[in-house]
Amino acid sequence: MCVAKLWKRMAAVAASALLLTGMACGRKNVTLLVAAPMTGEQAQNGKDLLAAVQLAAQEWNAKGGVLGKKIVVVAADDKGDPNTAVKVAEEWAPKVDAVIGHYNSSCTLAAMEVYYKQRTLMITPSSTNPEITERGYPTIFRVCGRDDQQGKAAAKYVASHFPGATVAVLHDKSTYGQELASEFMKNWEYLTKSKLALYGALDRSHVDFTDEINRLKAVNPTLVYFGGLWPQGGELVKQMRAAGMTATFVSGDGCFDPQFLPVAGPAAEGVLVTFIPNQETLPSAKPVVAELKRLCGGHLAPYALYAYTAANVALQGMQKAGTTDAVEVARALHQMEVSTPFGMMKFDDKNDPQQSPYVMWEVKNGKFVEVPSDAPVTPAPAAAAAQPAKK
Ligand code: ABU
Repeated sequence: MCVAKLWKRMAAVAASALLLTGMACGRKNVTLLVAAPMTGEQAQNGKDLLAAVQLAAQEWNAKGGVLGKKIVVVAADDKGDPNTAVKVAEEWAPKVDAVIGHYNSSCTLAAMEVYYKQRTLMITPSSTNPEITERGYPTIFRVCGRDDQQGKAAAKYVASHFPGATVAVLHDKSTYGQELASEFMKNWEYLTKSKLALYGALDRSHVDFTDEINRLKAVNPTLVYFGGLWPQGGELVKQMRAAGMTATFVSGDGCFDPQFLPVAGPAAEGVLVTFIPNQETLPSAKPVVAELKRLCGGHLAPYALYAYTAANVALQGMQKAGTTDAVEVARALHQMEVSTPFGMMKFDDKNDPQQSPYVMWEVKNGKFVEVPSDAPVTPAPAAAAAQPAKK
């Protein structure tokens, strides 16, 4: 549905929304909900978002808050599960002024309808599935990039740096991983006029990927692209190397995570992942990055700066609109450039940021290092192949 139609639909529900607006404006504080996994294997990702939003709120409160009110941050654990995410949305949407979340695309897609119907502003800092903003809900925003952009960037890199490669793709069946894998496949096949040797999936509940690795080995790929998150990505590459596979391992932002490194161990060396250019060298981000690193255990969590940005987008939008009403804030956000650590951010007509560049990163000496666009390729280290997988 196009945005214009949705704005009309919003006008049609204006009467009931006025009541909600009145309720929101009558509140003592402005409340931001951080909705993300706070338990389970992705708990650290959720906690990093929470710390970043708390930092933004603290800075605003030190300057008097927003609309003359104190900003309060609350957190809800969606467990990375779409059904729980809907329950979180149903419970919290009527009580808060904006949602920063969800972390996972599956959760964001499941919950966003609830926020939209409740006229609650929602800004995801990390959910990259294109469908989130393609649905055209006027009060649903994203501050990060999208998997169609990311999949294309990865495909271009692989096509140009690995000509003649035998490529296999696996995804983790998640809303995020499946779409990213599909975007990679579509673009790589178009660019190389070739067909993948294999397009398959793994089960996120498995810890032993022997079956998947046997399927990969049967097609003898020189490069494996994985659409999925760091817990499975790290385990997969570790078990691939242990099984003697030396194929270059390429993935996306879901594996651009410090937690990927200890899971993969020595097999992480040479892994390539797409993410945005180095956030730590952005002049406008330096003071915030230093503070976020302090709050997030000494490293910059991949989506912490985006969560901080999402909170600032919500608060600057409220300030400009003179209200917390989501429709008015959304309108304001389209009439302004928002000051963020990434620079001035402007939203397109789908509520995505106008700029979302992706570059390739490589694990070198146990660290993610941004790959210069003209750098030669480092082959995947065969040395790691000798290491047996620990289960
Ligand atoms: N973008 C990677 C992590 C979150 C998600 O989109 O599911």
